Amino acid sequence: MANQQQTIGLLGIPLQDGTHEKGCLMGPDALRTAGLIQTLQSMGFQSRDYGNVRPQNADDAFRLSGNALNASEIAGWTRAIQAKAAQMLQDNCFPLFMGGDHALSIGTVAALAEHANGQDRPLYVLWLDAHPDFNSPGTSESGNMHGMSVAAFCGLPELSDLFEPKLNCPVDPTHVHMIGIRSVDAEERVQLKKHQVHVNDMRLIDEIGVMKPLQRLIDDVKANNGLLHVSLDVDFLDPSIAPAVGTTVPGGATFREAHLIMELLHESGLVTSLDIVELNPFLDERGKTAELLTDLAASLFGRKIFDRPTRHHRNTMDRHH
Ligand code: 4U7
Ligand code: MN
Ligand code: MN
Ligand code: MN
Repeated sequence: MANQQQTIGLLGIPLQDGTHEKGCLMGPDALRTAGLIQTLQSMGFQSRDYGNVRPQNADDAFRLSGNALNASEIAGWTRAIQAKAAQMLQDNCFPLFMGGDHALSIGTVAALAEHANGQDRPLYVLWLDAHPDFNSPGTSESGNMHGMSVAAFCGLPELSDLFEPKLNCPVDPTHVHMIGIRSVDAEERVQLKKHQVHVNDMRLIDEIGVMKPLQRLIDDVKANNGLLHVSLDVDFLDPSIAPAVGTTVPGGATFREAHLIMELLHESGLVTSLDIVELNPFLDERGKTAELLTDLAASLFGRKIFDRPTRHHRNTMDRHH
């Protein structure tokens, strides 16, 4: 986890080719507008805004066999994202990636896994999402590649051509822990079982809460001296508190469940990188989702709920009409 000595590097990734819903390209700027950078600075962190990454040119001849929309664009983005992420790691920053749709994690996680491997340490991934994103072109009904990220960075062969040069360090699927899951496609379920991904669905969270599944991950990372990447999809959260996402699913994490996860992660001291993805400001209500994500990031970086500044919410204006 970043201490106040480590600079937080922020990279905007205005990617929306992984989804059919337009608007994610505005995500990075909405997070900046919500004050993400100022919030981290007010907590004593140095920050460096790397701006927004641009994709490499898509190779029109590139295809993946099966159902994969904009595969050549995603390949171009992946290459550019990997290069930027590698640079941020080289600069010894704590990388915070602002999306953009979840297909961006194909590139961020590939770069992080490579970096971990260079230190002879395994990379663990906490996937906070309504969806496991474990489809591949052979199993996906939608063809949307934001539903294939985990399969891609875990090295599933159907997606391997996305990487050029080829993926050196696929993430071990048993190092991927998912929390918040409540929308799984039939074939995707088969693949998750086969590859032994740790899936904590919302039914389990209802029964035992978030602490035990999170502790299992923390113990695993500690025991193996791993690095820990957190990938936060807006649809992890309940749509009532986080409407700004194209793929809302009822029954998501509550305000406190989400904050508790961030607070426990901070206390673990283990988190080494973060994605905030799928924010679609076009669908937001007076910036409330962007502000919530900013607050969750603050909790991850050590702000206690007790110290949280009171917000004079734009949405309180609703009272006036
Ligand atoms: B997200 C879906 F069919 N599984 O593949 C698919 F339900 O990054 C959804 O988690 C994928 O938001 C959602 O299209 C991708 C669908
Ligand atoms: Mn996702
Ligand atoms: Mn999702
Ligand atoms: Mn989504």
